[in-house]
Amino acid sequence: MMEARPAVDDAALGREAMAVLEANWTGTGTVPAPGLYPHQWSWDSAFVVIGLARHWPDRARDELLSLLRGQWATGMVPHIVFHTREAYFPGPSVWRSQEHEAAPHVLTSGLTAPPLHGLALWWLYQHTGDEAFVRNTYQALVAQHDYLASARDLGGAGLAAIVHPWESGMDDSPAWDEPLAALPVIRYGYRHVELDERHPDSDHDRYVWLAMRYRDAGYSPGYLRDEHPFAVEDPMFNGIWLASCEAMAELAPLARADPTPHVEQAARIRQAMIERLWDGCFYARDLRAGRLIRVSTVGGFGPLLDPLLPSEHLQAAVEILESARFMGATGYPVPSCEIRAAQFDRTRYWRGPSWVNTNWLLRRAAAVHSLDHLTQQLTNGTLRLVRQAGFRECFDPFDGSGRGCRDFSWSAALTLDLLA
Ligand code: 2M8
Repeated sequence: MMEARPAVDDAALGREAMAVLEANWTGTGTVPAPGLYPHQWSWDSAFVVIGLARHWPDRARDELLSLLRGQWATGMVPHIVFHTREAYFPGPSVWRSQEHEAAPHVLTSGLTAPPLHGLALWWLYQHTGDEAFVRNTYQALVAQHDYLASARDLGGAGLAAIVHPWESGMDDSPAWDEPLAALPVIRYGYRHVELDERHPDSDHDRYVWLAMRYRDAGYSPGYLRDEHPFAVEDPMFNGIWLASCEAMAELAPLARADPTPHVEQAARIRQAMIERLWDGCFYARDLRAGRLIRVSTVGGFGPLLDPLLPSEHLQAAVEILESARFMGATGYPVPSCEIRAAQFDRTRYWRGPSWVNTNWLLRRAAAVHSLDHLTQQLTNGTLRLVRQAGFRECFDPFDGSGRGCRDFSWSAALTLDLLA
C-alpha cells in the first residue's frame, strides 16, 4: 500500500535529503543506511559524491578520499570499507583483508563494485572546477581501471568480469540465477536481515561460499582466471566502466596525463559489449557456461551511458526501455527486471523494484543522447517516488510504495541532483 506522506515542496525535499546525508555521515564516510549498512559501500559513495557535488563539495571530496583509503595496492577498490566497529555480515572476519599484503590498513572486503568513481570525479570537477582535487585522485582511479583491465578481463576481449553477484551491485538480479544454479548447494545456515526481500537462504549461503573460495585462494587473479566458478560480463558494470573511462579521458589533461589510453580503453569496451553482449538488447554473458544469460534486466541499459554507442543499438535499447516490458507498463520508472519475465517480482529487491540509482544512471544516459523527453520522464518519475514514499532503498514500480530500508543515502543524494 502507498504510504501517506504530507506533500513536500522541492525546498523541503532538498532539506530532508541533506538531513539524511548528514545523519548517515560517520565522521569518516557516508553509510548507505543506518543499521542495515553500517559501513562505507563503494558505488554508494560514488553516488553520494555525485549528489553532493553542487551542494556540499567539501563533503563530496571527503567521501571519495575516505573510500579510496580502502584501495588495495593492486588498484582494486573494494566494495565495502569498514570504518566503524559496527557488526555486519559478512564482516572483516570473513574477508580477512588484513592478511593480504596488497590490502591497506583499513579493513575492507575482497570484492569490487561498479567503477563509477571516474564519472563521480568528473561530476565533482564539473561543479567545483577543483583541478587540484583531480590531480590528487586521478592516479588512484587510473590504478582502479588498470586493475580491471589486467585482473578482470577473464574473457580476454576487453570487458571486466564480475566474480560475485555482490560485485554487480544488483545482488539478487535474475541475471545471476543461472550461474548461481550451477554452483553446489551450500547450507551454512547464515542468516541475514530481511531475507524475504532478498535471497533465499540457499542463495545467500552460495554467495558466502563463493566469497570464501576467492579469499582462500588469496584473492589471486590466476585463481579467478582458471578456477573460480562464477565469472560474468555484465553490461551495467562495463557500461559504467566505459563512462568512467570517458570521464578520465576528459580529466587527463588536468592531471597532465595522456587521455589516449582512456579513449582506447573505452573503444575496446564499446566494441566488446556490442560483439559479446548484444543480441537485440544487452545481456550479461556467463563466461563459465559460455553463453548469454537471456533475461532482460535494468542492467542491460548500462551501455547507454556511452555517448558513442551506435544509433542502431541506442534506438533498439530505448524502445525496449520505454515499452511495456519496462517503463511502459509500470507507473514509476524503472523496474529492475522486465515485467514479463517469469523471474519478475515487484516486491523483491533487485528482481523487480525500482531504484533511484539506476533511474539516475538511465537519466544520465538519456541526457547524454539528448533524449529530452526520456530525461524528463526519468527525473519526474524518480522525484515522484521519493516525494511520496521518502528516501527508501527501493520502490514498488507499480504503486510507488517504498521497500527496504529508510533514509537511504543514494536515494537522498541523487534526489539533490535531480532537484538542481
Ligand atoms: C546491497 O548489497 C549488499 C551487499 O553488498 C547487501 O545486499 O547486503 C546492494 O543493493 C548494493 O548495490 C549496495 O551497494 C549495498 C549497500 O547499499 O546493498
